[in-house]
Amino acid sequence: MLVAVEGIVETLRGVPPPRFQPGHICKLLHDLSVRPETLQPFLHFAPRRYTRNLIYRDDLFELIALCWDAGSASPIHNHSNQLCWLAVHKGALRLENFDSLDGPGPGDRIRLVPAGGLDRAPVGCVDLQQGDAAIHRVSNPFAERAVSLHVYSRPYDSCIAYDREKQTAREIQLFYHSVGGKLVSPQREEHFQ
Ligand code: 2CO
Ligand code: FE2
Repeated sequence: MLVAVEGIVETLRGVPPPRFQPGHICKLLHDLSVRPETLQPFLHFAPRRYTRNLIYRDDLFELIALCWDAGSASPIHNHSNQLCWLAVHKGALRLENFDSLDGPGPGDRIRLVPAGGLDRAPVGCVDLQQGDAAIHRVSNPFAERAVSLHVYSRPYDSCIAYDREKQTAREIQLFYHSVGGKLVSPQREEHFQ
């Protein structure tokens, strides 16, 4: 069903906290597609990087639109032990999962090994990342810009980023590029490229 982004927020707000669980939210994100014109105010792109655009946040969850310029990629990261749902809204994304042989970190000598994923997740694809052991990288190696919708429960403002070559795992802060459609001032928005 095609709904306005406000409808997605209202639907998520109507989910009782005990039902804010993988299966229920996956089904909801599969069943609902955002009416593209209602998402437009939240979409801000930046050259060769991805941006995080906050649509809604409360104590239970946040809804974020991520805008992926062609050639952009997240670092390899986890989700602070929160649930993370990703739904591809436009374009396509590469999803790469990793396992750590040395726990989630932070720390040194953290070795990661590839653990599957999807070379090209198309529109409508919903991915779930669950727990501290869920480590991934999302990228847009394709020619077309991409947009994904993310639900995090609970919201979090930092996570662990991994460097596979150096075998390091470091906590990093996460920032929003825009909040409620309004750009955040640039000095607060250095980040997670
Ligand atoms: N988790 C990353 C972020 O919020 C995006 S990758 O998809 O989960 O910036
Ligand atoms: Fe992620």
